Amino acid sequence: MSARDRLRIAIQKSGRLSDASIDLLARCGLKFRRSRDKLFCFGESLPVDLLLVRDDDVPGMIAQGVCDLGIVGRNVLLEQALDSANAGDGAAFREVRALGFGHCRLALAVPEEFAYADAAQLGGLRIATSYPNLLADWLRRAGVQAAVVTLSGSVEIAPRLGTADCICDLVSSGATLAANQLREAAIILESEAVLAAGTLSPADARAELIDMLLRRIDGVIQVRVSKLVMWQSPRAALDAITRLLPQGQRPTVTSIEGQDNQVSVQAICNGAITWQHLEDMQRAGARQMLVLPVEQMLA
Ligand code: PRT
Ligand code: ZN
Repeated sequence: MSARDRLRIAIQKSGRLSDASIDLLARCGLKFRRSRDKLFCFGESLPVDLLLVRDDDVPGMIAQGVCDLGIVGRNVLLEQALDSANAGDGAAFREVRALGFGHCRLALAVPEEFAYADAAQLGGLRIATSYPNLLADWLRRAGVQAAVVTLSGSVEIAPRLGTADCICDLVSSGATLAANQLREAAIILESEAVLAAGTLSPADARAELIDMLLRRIDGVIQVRVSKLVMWQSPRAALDAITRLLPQGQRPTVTSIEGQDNQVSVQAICNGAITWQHLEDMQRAGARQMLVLPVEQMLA
């Protein structure tokens, strides 16, 4: 098997997305000969290898064909896609799945004393950011002319240093903004970790590996939000009880031997089941309710 019969996935070497990326791939059944200090991990269970890189390098490595897939923040992927577009190139990578971790938002933040009401107030101001393309795109769509000051780090201190009037940066808890007397004013992009792939699918064995991996990833994502709910109830109450639950697959209904009109039900639900759900179900006639986590799922 030649080297490129093996699939390559680029993930962040060390940072916010590293552990969750490794965990996702492990849940997909991928095992690697671990050498996390090195750049390359050999896949032992499938012909799928890992490249451990800086998150900013992931889109470029896909574009160059060095790797086939990558896990990276949507913020990084879209920033670089806009960069390629501005340079007159079509982006050679695209988001294929949102992965449900690494959630954050790219937000405009202003000094606490700035009474922000709408984007028009930003006209003529200087906005510091590490995401100049995403910010410029947002300003253009808002019809605002402001100066974009590109910084590679420590964006949040720019207003205090006097190098900018406000900032556009990633926010998750908001603690960093608060510590710097800044306030979130507008969301420019909702972000999370995504699986990125090239715009062209490989025309060899890798295409099948990518399909298989996507099916497994879908299963893993589905499982995270899925619960198996089981209960017993009168058959006549079945519809009313099912309507109380988060959307899911059609329930499996079994009659209970020796108990006329009583059924035992199991239903996969896509969403959290709260005490409130269970109490409502009980009032609608359900008893012996059980909520179980789902371990694996293949549609
Ligand atoms: O070394 P390398 O280049 O690979 O890593 P990096 O330092 O560029 O990236 P890293 O590990 O910091 O972030 C990787 C990705 O995690 C980002 O591209 C986002 O998609 C995602 N992510 C999720 C975040 C955050 N949450 C986050 N809070 N990235 C950065 N932050 C920073 C933010 O910039 C700010 O400084 O955390 C601070 C704000 O956090 P709060 O909780 O105080 O609001
Ligand atoms: Zn980075």
